[in-house]
Amino acid sequence: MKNFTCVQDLGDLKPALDEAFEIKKDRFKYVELGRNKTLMMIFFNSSLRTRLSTQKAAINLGMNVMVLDITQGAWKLETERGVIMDGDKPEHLLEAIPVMGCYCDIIGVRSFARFEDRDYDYNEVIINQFIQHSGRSVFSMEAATRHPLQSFADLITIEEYKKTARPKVVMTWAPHPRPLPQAVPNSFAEWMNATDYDFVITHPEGYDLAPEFVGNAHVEYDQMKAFEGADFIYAKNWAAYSGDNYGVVLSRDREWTVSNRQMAVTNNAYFMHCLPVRRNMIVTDSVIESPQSIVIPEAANREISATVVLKRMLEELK
Ligand code: AN0
Ligand code: CP
Repeated sequence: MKNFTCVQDLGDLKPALDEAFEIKKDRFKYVELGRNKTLMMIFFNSSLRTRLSTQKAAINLGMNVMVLDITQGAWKLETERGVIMDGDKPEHLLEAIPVMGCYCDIIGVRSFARFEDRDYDYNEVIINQFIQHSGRSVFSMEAATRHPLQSFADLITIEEYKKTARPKVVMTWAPHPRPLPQAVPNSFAEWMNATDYDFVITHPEGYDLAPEFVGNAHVEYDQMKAFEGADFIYAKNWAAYSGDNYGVVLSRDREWTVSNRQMAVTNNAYFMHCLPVRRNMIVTDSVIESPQSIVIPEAANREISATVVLKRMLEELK
């Protein structure tokens, strides 16, 4: 695997899951693979889990790691081509990317949607420039439209906890004070659509995701109805995608906060969230602290998904 930005890059999910469980049993099994190889992680946005779990994955594989928070300490970067650079940005991304590529073998990039221009975000301009100009293998640590390391960890978690071959998985919108990207819900939908689970998306009207991510999922605007008989509840906030409302917060309705009221109609569902989560906005204290909450094992699986992805990229370097 040269680059990793979406579910298709991983190919068949079954062997990828087998590899994940093999690594989970012995996370240092491939510690020789990354010897004298360097991972560079570039963050345009904050992170706790991605930063730590990806670094741990690289350690599992015997790699060296460099981390750069591009907005703290590096030169402020111009990202548009053709701009007369007489403002506050001393360096262009088009030089910065190949320079960073000189010092490493694999590059991870976190670059969220900016919500200024939907086409710019949905064309994945930033991560695609890394793919085009770094000369290195590149993977997404959450780009504008997807968060594949998260979705892979989510899939591993569902496979570990599911009690039936074809669980009902419900992704629900929940309120949040600020506009958040669609990357996590887009990506989760993309991965769920690649399985044979019964997958349902529920959100208030106006929050429809891009059709290419919704795919064949069943969309239900009545949250209580969607939750009936669910085996997994996957909560997430996102800002609107549609038309002029792109990046807008249309609702902060706390009726949508996941609480015992909705969990009561599920099939004793497990509660999932990628974290960070705002308590009593997205989910009540009581649900996230309940025995059905698997947010911590879900986060733990980020190390596993990242180890599989880096392992596959290292294998291609050899
Ligand atoms: C980010 C998001 O919603 O995309 C990262 C989640 C992994 N969340 C926040 O910015 C709070
Ligand atoms: N879930 C996730 O990606 O968390 P961070 O934003 O803390 O990396």
